[in-house]
Amino acid sequence: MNFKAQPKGFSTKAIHAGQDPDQWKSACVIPPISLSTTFKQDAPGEHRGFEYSRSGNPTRNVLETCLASLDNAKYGLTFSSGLGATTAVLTMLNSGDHIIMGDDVYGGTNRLIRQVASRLGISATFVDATNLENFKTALRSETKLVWIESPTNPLIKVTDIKTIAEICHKFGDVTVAVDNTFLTSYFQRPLELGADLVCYSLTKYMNGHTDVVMGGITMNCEKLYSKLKFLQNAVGIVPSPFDCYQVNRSLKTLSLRMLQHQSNAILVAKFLESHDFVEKVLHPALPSHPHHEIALKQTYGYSGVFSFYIKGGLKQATEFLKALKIFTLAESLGGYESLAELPSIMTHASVPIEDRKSLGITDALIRLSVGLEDSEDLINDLKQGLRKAAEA
Ligand code: P1T
Repeated sequence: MNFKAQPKGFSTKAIHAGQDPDQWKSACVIPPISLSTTFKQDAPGEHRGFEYSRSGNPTRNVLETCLASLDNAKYGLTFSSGLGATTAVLTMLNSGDHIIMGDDVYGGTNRLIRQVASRLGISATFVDATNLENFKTALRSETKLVWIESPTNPLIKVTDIKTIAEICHKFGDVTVAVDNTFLTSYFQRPLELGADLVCYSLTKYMNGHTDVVMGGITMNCEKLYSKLKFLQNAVGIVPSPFDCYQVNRSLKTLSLRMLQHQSNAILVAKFLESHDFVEKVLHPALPSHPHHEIALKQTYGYSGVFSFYIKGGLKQATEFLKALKIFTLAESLGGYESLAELPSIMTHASVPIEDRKSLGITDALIRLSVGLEDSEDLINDLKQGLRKAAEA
């Protein structure tokens, strides 16, 4: 497997960018959690960089600087959740604008577009962005935003980000946003591929410890930054200083965690691919994946989240998931602990059933988030789960 070579310096940035002790009076090495909601002004309107904690907070600043640096971006912003970040992007649009959305995205993102954006007069076309010809035909003069996940949730489709960005920018004033939650800044940096916005559910790998809900956006364009910074405050979708402290701390070990997620997940995926009771494994590092070549070309590696089809249907999938002892049956992904879930009933239940059917989100599709436990223990757990499913 030959993913793109990771340039040096990522971990140094994760540990030092935005963290300079000299920015604090005490010169503390670890950034403090700044809980004050308001800041003293020297004269009305004369402040020292902070007025009110929704519009700016020292702990949040530290995290936003660090996040931006990991994507080699000029600017970073954080939000109260991943969907909060998506909401900020949506509120840049006006009634009458049109969005092109990847057809396979997180169920909550799908619901936000179908059930909220549509009420505000924003229309959307859902397309398989891995099919470039289909994608091109969806562009119209009202298209202002393209939102793709690569890889997608939960079918793990990989989109050629560079080509999509080129098509959109040639077409007109279209903002290209890539949800980079599954790969993180460590394994994929969409700004380098021509995207305008990189969006995250920081709840997942970037925090990595399953104890914070938060979103983030990085970008290079000053105009987009000013709009989103305004909306972060005006709409009020901000994270707490304590949560910012936690995510900032987690970024220090991001590269180490991602490398271990990667190696554990590849071992697990290979095991599943060789198992009689598994129909098909969807993991971009496997040569059997239809987008294997593009994954190798545009990413620096692969994380711990992937999906597979078990043989049988709902009964077998349910028996398998109930039998697992180390993998926990739960939504979400990207933490140090391994999780397993059934998208059709859990994370993607809000996607209309006919769409789920045509996409392939069946009751036999299981999504795994491979954690940092010992790989032998994970494989043994899956083995006994598959045995129970086969007996069901
Ligand atoms: O949960 P929140 O922090 O609001 O993030 C939403 C979100 C955005 N983008 C992607 C790719 C996601 O996977 C998510 C959240 N996803 C899950 C909770 C899940 O289990 O898939």
